[in-house]
Amino acid sequence: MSEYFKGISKIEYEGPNSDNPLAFKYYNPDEMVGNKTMREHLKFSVAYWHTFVAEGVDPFGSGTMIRPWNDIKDPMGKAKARMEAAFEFFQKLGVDYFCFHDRDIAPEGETLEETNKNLDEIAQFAKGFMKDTDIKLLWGTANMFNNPRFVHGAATSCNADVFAYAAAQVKKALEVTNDLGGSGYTFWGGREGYETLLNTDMKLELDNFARFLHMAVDYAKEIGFEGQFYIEPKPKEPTKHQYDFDAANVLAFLKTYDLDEHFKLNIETNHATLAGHTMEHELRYARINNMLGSVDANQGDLHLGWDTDQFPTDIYMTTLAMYEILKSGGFTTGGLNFDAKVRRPSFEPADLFYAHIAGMDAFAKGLKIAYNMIEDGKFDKFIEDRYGSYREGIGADIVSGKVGFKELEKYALNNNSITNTSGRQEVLEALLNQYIVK
Ligand code: XLS
Ligand code: NI
Ligand code: NI
Repeated sequence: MSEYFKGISKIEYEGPNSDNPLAFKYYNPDEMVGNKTMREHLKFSVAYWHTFVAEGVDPFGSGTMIRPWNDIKDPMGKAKARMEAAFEFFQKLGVDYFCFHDRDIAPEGETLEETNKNLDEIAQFAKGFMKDTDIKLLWGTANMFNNPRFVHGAATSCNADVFAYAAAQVKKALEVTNDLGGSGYTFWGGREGYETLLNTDMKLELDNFARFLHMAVDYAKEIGFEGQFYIEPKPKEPTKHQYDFDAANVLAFLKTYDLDEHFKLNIETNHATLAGHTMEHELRYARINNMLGSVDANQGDLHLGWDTDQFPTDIYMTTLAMYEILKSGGFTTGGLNFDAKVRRPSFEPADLFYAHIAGMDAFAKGLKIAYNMIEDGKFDKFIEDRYGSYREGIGADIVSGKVGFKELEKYALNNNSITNTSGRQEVLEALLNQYIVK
């Protein structure tokens, strides 16, 4: 077996004063934060597509990435070399999970049958590595957006033959995910959306999408797949309007079609910002509705309007994201999947390590800061006090449902002195800074 990342050995924790770019500064896997280790809290996962498949193509130029495993011509040979490189990377980096699309790990054949055969063969190959290394599949998914057959979408295509093909593809992807012991299965919208309403039957497309998801739930039950299903919201790109717009929209869709008990959300930072939200907004919305499942950890560039999928290095974001994750009770089936890609000019294999280390350190630091914020309880206390009026008097009557408009009118008519207090935003922002920089 070839070694792809020569000269790089297992990445170790060296602490905040280290100037070794191939060492962790904050991520110390076995360090306890509360009653769990950092490793158990953070559950890092590598995204197969960005890290081992993508070649750095952009609309203005061809690939730049030096990826020796991708130079092999025979498609199955390439898939195997890629898998070897992937497991060498996972082990050296010290991550416990990975995620893939069916087409990331195995090439399409001439027919669906041949494609499925390829996938089976590579899945068995992966299984061997997984057994030897104890590295696990966080979630699997199906790529139903690359091939031109999905030009009008997959489950929301206007073409029933495409719906059928997509069903067959997800059926297979579920079997493979199940066989590899995956703890989840993700539906990201791919091309499920529209370009113009002038040619779109939105009602039929949404009904079909729900039918498709019900079929997936039924089939999972049939094969005994007990992993968690996720939907990953994204507002736009590749279609002008993606149906899984944001957390609130997805929850409404799931409830409308009686699917909410079978799904949780996989929240991605850059998708949140594309939807005009912060990451913490999306996580909070998912959390309070008991829908927070997993996270695609990346970040966008706020000056650009597309999904740049950069590695997450913004400590404010990782702190506030970890705050929501800890408040939700932490990950169960989910984890932090680096759905992130190195920039096109960062084309050397070593950049893959630097980038993941940067992301892991940023989340490790965010975890510790958020843990302290929660432990000290200052933010909780502020919020508790701010809403104190609902714990007594008329507020308590409102919350307990004792009063309606008539009683409230009577109260308001007799109450001529409404006093508000400051929201103290700047004080709280300064307090957050104290936690971050100390
Ligand atoms: C694309 C999505 C995609 C999903 C997996 O924007 O983030 O990478 O996570 O299909
Ligand atoms: Ni994603
Ligand atoms: Ni994305």
